[in-house]
Amino acid sequence: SSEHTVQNFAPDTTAIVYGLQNRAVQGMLDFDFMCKREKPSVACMVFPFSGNHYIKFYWGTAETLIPVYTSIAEAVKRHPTVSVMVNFSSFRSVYETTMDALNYSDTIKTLAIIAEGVPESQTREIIKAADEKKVGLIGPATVGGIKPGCMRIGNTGGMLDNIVMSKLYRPGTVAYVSKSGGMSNELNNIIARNSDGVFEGVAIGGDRYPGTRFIDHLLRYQDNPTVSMLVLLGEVGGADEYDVCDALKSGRITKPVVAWCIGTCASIFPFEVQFGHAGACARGQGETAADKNAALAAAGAVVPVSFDEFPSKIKEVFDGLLEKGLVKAMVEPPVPKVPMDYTWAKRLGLVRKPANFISSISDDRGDELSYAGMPISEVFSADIGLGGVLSLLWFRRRLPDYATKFIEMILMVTADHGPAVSGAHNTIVTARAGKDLVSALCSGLLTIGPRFGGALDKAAEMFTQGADEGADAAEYVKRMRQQNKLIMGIGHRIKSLSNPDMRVTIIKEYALKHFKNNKVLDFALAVEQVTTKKRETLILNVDGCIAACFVDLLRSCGAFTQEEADELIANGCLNGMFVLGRSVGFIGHYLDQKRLKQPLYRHPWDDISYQSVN
Ligand code: Q5B
Repeated sequence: SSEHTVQNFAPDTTAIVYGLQNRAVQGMLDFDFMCKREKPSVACMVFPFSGNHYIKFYWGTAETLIPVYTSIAEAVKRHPTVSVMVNFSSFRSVYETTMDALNYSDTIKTLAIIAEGVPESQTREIIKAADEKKVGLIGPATVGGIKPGCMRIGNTGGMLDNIVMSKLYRPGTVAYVSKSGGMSNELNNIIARNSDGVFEGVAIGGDRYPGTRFIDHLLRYQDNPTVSMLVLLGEVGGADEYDVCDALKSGRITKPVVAWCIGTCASIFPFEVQFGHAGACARGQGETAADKNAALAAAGAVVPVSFDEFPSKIKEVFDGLLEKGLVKAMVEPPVPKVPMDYTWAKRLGLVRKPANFISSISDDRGDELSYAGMPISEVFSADIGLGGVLSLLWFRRRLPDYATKFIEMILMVTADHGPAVSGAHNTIVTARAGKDLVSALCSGLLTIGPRFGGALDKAAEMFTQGADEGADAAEYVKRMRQQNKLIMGIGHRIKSLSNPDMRVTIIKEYALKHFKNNKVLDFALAVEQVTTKKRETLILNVDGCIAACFVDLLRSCGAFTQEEADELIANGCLNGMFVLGRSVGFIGHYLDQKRLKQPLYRHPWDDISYQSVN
């Protein structure tokens, strides 16, 4: 048996939680709040990997910050009054972290080890070191323990509705020990229903070598005048129950003990059965549940005939204490109100709130990401390509193959037009100023506007208006001239009738060949006939050609009504095409400049005409 049992928890006992166990910490704080503790029982957390910081938790309906330190040393230094550490390290690292915690035994008096699967040799070393340092251990392989009004270790007691049902928000007078954390929950419930409730309960853990044993806690409870009776829920395997028998026989324990060892069914099997816990296997006669139940009964414990009778035995003993006046009848305090987390309440269907955002193009919540309802696996199995993906995300429709191919053609022809164009130039200058990819890309993108690359939307509007009016091209050009308006999509700095733009030819020919209707393109080409007579650079440029063709496509592909098609154009999808396509080129220019290790660019003075302005 451990020489040093755990301390008696008080309403001001505080703990360090080792590990980023935010849910467990919130559970501890919620329990504290329900118990009307003045301050949270968690003083701080320790997590070695993310630097010192704070984590926000609820304290009732308000919020509070719990500090996180990178070492136990710092946690202890900053919180010298903590006396408990709840160690959530995994079985791989729990030995090191526990041994480290034992270096601070002047401060840490109780250590709860939650990890399962800790090697027995390591547990034994930990127990030896803890004994030397006079530190009480709970665990390993446990949820910990709970003391209503004072503190719960980690997740002991379960969810808040369970805490309420088992009346763990206020102390009773019945103290228990069990091996299993799950069964301790059962005990919380049984004791609440058959007595004045739990004073304290500890699950010592299911390993062969628990840090503290049944007897360590039962003696604490025996010596505490507030405790009226003791409950022991043992199990097959181990001999710890015999220490309790000895204490009963010697008179060290005088309070009534209701006891039961689980695993009596083991005798049905023709071989030894290993139950769920590492220690739950009888190694020899005395370790069977039946033997231990018989020994406990012989020593004076109240032992039921089966677990089914366990609750009624507890009630019988407790009622006897009441009758004898050894326990006072409890005046029940009001059940505390528990603020429920929004997510939980929503899952239970108790609350609703209007969403701040609506989204209708993609969903990543289910098993599989979907674009406009199409699972990503199908996007690939149907081989819809980038054009198909764009049509799903921009238009929420699957478009015919000739349309998605056209979208891809647009992205390809707009991808780049050399380093001299306005946007590429800005990207290059920005890259050479040492900026990052996103900044250089944005610098290029911000150059896109009515004169450079951003004429598509307006060109679509103008050519569509002219085509829908059935305007005569020459009249139209004249009218625009009179209104001093440039026709968007017409004109180029270097391309002309004698130096045609191959991109325009590619787009135009595809549209004329595949689209069911070319009304807007026909009008744009008629306008070009007029403007190029004035000046050979006033061609239908790449922006204008894409724009006119795309209106024809959306209107004639059968996926949209004319109103829908016009709304999509009005919403700016055409400039979006240029932005998307040209991003490919801008990123290329950025990477090129980096690859070429180009220095800071400074424009030469002789290329600037300096004028004095009066
Ligand atoms: N005039 C593009 O101007 C440019 C006229 C016009 C009627 C017009 C100009 C313009 C509309 C916007 C447009 C997209 C600024 C262009 C692109 C992507 C790019 C770029 C690249 C790439 C060129 C000379 C005479 C004047 C003007 C008249 C000009 N445009 N009349 N409608 N649209 N177009 N932008 O050559 O009588 O002498 O006073 O704003 O569609 O950005 O490769 O660089 O892929 O990166 O400087 O292809 O056309 O001509 O302004 O000196 O005008 O023509 O009124 O007449 P320019 P200006 P007048 S594609």
